[in-house]
Amino acid sequence: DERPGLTVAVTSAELLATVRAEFRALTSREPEGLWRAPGRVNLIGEHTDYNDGFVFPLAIDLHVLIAASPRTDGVLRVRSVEKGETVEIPDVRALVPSSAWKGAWASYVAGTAWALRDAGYAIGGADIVVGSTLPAGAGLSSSAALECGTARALTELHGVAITDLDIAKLAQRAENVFVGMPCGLMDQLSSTFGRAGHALFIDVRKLDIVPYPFDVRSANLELLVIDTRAHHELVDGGYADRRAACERSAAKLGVPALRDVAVSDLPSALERLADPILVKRTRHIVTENDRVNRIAELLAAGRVTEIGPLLTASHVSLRDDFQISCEELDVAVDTALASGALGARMVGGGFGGSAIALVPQDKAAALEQAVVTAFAARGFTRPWIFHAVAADGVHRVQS
Ligand code: GAF
Repeated sequence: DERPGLTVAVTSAELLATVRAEFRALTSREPEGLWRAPGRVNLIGEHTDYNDGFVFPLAIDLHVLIAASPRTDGVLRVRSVEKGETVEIPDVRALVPSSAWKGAWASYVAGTAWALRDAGYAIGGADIVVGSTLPAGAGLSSSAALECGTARALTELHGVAITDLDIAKLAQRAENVFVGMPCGLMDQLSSTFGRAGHALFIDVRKLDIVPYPFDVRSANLELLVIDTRAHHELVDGGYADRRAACERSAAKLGVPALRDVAVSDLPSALERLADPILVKRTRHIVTENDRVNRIAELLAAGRVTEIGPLLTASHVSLRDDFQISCEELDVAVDTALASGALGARMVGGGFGGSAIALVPQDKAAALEQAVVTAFAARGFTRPWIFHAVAADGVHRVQS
């Protein structure tokens, strides 16, 4: 299993050994605990989370691994295996959001510690070593994994009780306020509530999370993830701009969120909006919410082989109406479809990152080769392609 571009341990076992060794080198001790926090791919429901809508992600078996021990002096020391750097925060109680943290890898850990304390959870300092089998910047949610894993580790180490839902919400707050990325709640819910063999049908307004059995292999299918390795920076403009446009549209339509526009009312809503940009953004969100619900119905009826056209329609909507795709993602999707995929689409925030393709098993290898060839022909970096397996949410590793 070739993973170009990943410079660190690539299997779970290798990562465990590396993180443990680095923890020992940092502290001369074994860690008191180890936590695994998964990334995610989203089957469907893109940019609908912050519109109070519906999403359908699955946690995957690539993850962030956190080794940690508590400290009594309030110091929070964090080492990243990938960065080869250690950051020392002298007093966890004195953490405050500041522009000095912008762009710093340790801001996800520091921000989570801040969010916990700010919400009244009495966590203290810790020594922490983090490593990952998840490529960063691939749209697979490595940042939410790091936040949720940190929150679980810090609270358990300091004997503080907290619910999974509060972990997800505080992780989102860390990212919104401390890191400065105005994300919704999907990624944190996936990393916390993920369940092996299941995708999560989530009503983000009601915070209703329903695991659906998701076993494409029993239907002789594979869900491939194509990491285009085109990089995106969600903290910068594009994501915030789309979110602001959705909020403007909802305000103009006099509804709390675009979730409240029914697909049957879309034509009249678009007429009232008039502004061509708001029309496009709104059309994406309203039709995407409808697609999520239609996929939920198909999966509930055991008709996974029929979801392909809805996946592809989501990509077209993200490309043409939400305008957050890019050449690499379009080439990945178009090549996958030309190679026999039942459906394919970009996933995550956009502007790079990964795409998924649902493909009959006997066509998967040829599809992978076709995508690699198409990328080479255009001079793109070689993509990394893997098979998605639905995994459990944040949990302590028995050691
Ligand atoms: C990013 C965000 F973090 C999520 O909240 C979600 O909005 C997603 O983009 C798009 O669906 O991953």
